[in-house]
Amino acid sequence: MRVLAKDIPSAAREGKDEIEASGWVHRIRELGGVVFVILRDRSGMVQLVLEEKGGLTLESVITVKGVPAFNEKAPGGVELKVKEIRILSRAADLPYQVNADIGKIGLDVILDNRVLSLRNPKIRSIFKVQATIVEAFAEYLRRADFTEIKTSKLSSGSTEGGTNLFKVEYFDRTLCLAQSPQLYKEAMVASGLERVFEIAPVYRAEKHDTPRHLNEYVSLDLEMGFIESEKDLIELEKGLLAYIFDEVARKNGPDLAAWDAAVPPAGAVGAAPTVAYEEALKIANEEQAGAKGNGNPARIFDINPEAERLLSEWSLREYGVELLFVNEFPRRYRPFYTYPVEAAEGGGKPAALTMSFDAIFRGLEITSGSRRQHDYSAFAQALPKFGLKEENMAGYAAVLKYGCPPHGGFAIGLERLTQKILALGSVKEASLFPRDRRRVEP
Ligand code: AMO
Repeated sequence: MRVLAKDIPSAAREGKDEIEASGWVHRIRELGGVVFVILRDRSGMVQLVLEEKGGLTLESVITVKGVPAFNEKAPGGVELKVKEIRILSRAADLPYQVNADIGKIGLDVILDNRVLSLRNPKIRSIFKVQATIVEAFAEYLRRADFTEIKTSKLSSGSTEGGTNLFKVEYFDRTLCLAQSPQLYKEAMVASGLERVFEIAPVYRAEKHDTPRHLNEYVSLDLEMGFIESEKDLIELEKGLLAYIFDEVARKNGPDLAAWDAAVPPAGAVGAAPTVAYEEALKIANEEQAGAKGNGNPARIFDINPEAERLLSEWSLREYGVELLFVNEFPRRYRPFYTYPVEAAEGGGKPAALTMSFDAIFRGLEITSGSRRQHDYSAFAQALPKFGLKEENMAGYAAVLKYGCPPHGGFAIGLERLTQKILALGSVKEASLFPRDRRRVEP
């Protein structure tokens, strides 16, 4: 029976005389006629003691039978004295030093050799944290009576506006890859499900190569009916993020430790402030002006990456958490489907504001959301202002035309949330097989 590396100390304590272990050869060291091998499996590592190296190579997959024994010089204090070894798959010469400290390996080497770099437990731990995020997102929403949906990623047009669409040949037509499930999640609210979520890849043909952009990422989407404003959604997101952080803390202690990372403590998320867009700009400019040694900084005119960083610092200092929500974005920054503030508040606010928000966590936008326009005639009237024509928006019109409740939702970028929890330098590190402008392999 196979024993995992993490369970070998207890096998030694129980005095087992022979056990079997399997995994990859992480390290080989020959010393005074003895061969020490570090065996790695999904649970951890254990030292093996062999009489000879034979044909063993780094990263080969082996199965051994041996006797567990205490040895205070062995990593973890236990080793396996091998009596029998079988090479299940012999690894060829490696293209780079797979067992090296990842701090010494460049991101391109890590991504070019992805199938091998994932052998590194620290790199793999990113995806254990990511799995917990996905699980917690779904679990929290299921408990709140949301239904999980899966929608098509082939679409006939843009959902988010803009030109960042990937074209796809589809028989004798051209379609595009979905930028978001926006239309479909709204359709499913109107279908009567009322509360839905989707976890799926989306595609953005953005040409820039930055530490925050992927051309394919996983969107954690939700949409719900019968809301008043984006503030209902912000409250929902606070509960959701607090749950995700707690679950990551509970399940991924060693993974967080590997990255020297921590999630915001329980309770901190509830304290995250919400500031209106104009106020957020003011705060960002004040923070910038107040920063020591900053000379005469350029004025910040929109919530750009620098503003996101400054706002997070402000939020940490003033509210004890590096998370904040910015709402009431001016119309020009938001897609056509976003609900205007004045429609709900009888003209008390400037007409150009929307019931929209972003969440900024540790200096990066991780979420966008809004209440949506659910009134068909208002939608039809507004379309020309966005350069859109109703005949090209038949799907959207059909969602609103036949009885659609006031509704709204948001989407969290999975890789960005993972990146910020672990303080990774680039969002690409949080994608198993990232797609960027140059990279389409592996
Ligand atoms: P938006 O386009 O702002 O909104 O995207 C939502 C969230 O997705 C993430 N994100 C990205 N992550 C990595 N690479 C990218 N290129 C990228 N672009 C976006 C961010 C962002 O906050 N339909 C709306 C959501 C809604 O209103 O429900 C939408 O897609 O974390």
